[in-house]
Amino acid sequence: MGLTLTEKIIKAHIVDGEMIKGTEIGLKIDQTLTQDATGTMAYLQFEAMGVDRVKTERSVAYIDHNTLQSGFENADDHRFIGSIAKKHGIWFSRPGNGICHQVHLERFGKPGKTLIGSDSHTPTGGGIGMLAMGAGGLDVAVAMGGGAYYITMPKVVKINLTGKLNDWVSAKDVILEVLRRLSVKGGVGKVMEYCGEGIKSLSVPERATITNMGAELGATTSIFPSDETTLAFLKAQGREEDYVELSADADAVYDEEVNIDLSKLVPLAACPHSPDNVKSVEEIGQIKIDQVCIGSCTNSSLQDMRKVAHILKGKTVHPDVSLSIAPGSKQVFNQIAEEGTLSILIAAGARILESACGPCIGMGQSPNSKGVSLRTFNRNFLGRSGTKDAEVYLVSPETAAVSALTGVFTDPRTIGEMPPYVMPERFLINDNMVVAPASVEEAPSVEILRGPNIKPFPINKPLSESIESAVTLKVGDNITTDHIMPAGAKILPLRSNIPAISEYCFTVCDETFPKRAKEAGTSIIVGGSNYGQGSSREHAALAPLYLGVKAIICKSFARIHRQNLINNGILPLEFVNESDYEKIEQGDEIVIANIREIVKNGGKITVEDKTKGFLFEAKCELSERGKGMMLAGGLLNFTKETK
Ligand code: MIC
Ligand code: SF4
Repeated sequence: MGLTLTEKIIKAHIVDGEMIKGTEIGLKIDQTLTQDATGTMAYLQFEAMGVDRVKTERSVAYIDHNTLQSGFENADDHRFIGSIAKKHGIWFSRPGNGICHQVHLERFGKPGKTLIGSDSHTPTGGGIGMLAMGAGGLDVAVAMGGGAYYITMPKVVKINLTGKLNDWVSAKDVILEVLRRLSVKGGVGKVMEYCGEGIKSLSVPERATITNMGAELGATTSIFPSDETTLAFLKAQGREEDYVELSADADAVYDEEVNIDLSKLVPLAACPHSPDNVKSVEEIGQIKIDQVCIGSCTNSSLQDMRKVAHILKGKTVHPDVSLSIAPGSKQVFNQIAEEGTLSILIAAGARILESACGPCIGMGQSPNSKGVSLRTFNRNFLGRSGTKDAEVYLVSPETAAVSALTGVFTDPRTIGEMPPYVMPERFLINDNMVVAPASVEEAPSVEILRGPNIKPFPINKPLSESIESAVTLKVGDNITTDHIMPAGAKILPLRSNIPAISEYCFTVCDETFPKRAKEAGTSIIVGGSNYGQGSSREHAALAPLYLGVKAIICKSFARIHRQNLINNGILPLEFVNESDYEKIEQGDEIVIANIREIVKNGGKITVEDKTKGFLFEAKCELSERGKGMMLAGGLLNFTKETK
């Protein structure tokens, strides 16, 4: 029986377990990446592991999230990451060099390799045939130390693309269509593997737009084959030698199949406040808009910038609209500057931002009150833009640019012929903003530079015999990590300071939660389905841990967040009967008796709601390793125990 591309890469990297779907497997990781907002914690954890030098083929530390330096905190963190990278064999991409995923795709990613990153959009690397996955910072630290990365052996979904996109319909519309069909939960436990005739007409950056936003499906990752298009891209990056041809066997067996005829797609938009709330631009109608933001790791390639410039050329941004544009990398920025594309954008009135995440993570450009903002980004969760009552829509760069001119939601197909994109034979290659690590000989003398904002991270205690605690918070379905641990310009500088950042935990849902949790001492949180979707931020586990959260009981979890909870010794419980969710109320006193014994030796988990006087059943499926982590109070304790 033939193998899918996903299975081929897994087969070449499996170091623990067997390729049986639904079981836990350990993978050797070839490359890692971190970004600054999750990086400080990941490197503190790496330090705690006591490994001198990374054991991967390539590890890169990027600075791209916390680039608004309105206090000393972010700059201090950048310095810390730069110094620790130098000491331990990690390449350091300086602020200004671009967004981690865009730069990694351009300069470091390799087909057939495994990559994990402390950022949920690491699957961008699937655009060149990598098995690239988002992970918690601690998992990345372990992989840097040479440890395996554990996932559930995924199901593989064939996304069969046929036909060709019509003018002004783009890769963003493809992934929006997938989200429309499958929802933000549709990819959980699965890898989305793209194939079919239709992929031939998609460039590497277009493929990367699709794999990037595959994160919004909750998928383990998404991947394209490595073919002539990949080779041409790598050649233009001066990295021809990194090319290997890779695809699924002709007789590969997939678990599911989705067919998409590219020629039938139309411009789409994800409406507030979820990436799967997708409608066609036509259907949405000409609603008035206040802001347009173009950029982010989803849509900031040279191809995107050129299309936008073509639309804006010789025109002026509508008087009621603020348009910002952030090119994804220094390479893209430099190229558009040299060829004159940048000057077209400036002349039209675009506000040019540095190559970084920027508005995507609420680092500036928050919309006006009740503002309607069109963004080429990948997430439009409530409050993420920094304006709680803003209405954020996710669209293609084409829809964004046209609408910026008209001041209303506009279908880009109304503007005539689309010019072809001709990829440069050679991109502007200049890695002068990537600092090489110190040599083995020099490393011991490299001093680690720590600022006062960097506080030690909390470490859990071993799991107690029983958990007895109040439900200090009850939330609904699809709670994102942006609800649990919001980001934005004000809160992100506290990423290295768990006590301080905990003050904002869950404040999107309930401003009084941190105080209540602290007063209670220990807490249980009750949630709906897909709890913890979105980012990989470990802070969504670390802050609750600091606030005394012992267990989460919900209908289902998102993959990375569940792992982050286990890594930090917080018990992830699921209702056996979802209807029990309705019966529990915030404030109820809960007892989970004998839990240590049950985690260790198995058995039924019975939860008592003492306040309501009823019992219900919960489950917690853990691998042997997962059990070890839960009992020890997290991965770090577990690693120490098993050393
Ligand atoms: C995001 O897009 O939500 C982030 C910010 O990049 C996060 C990481 C973080 O919270 O630092 C992610 O996607 O993992
Ligand atoms: Fe940065 Fe936004 Fe991409 Fe996250 S989604 S890595 S914040 S650009």
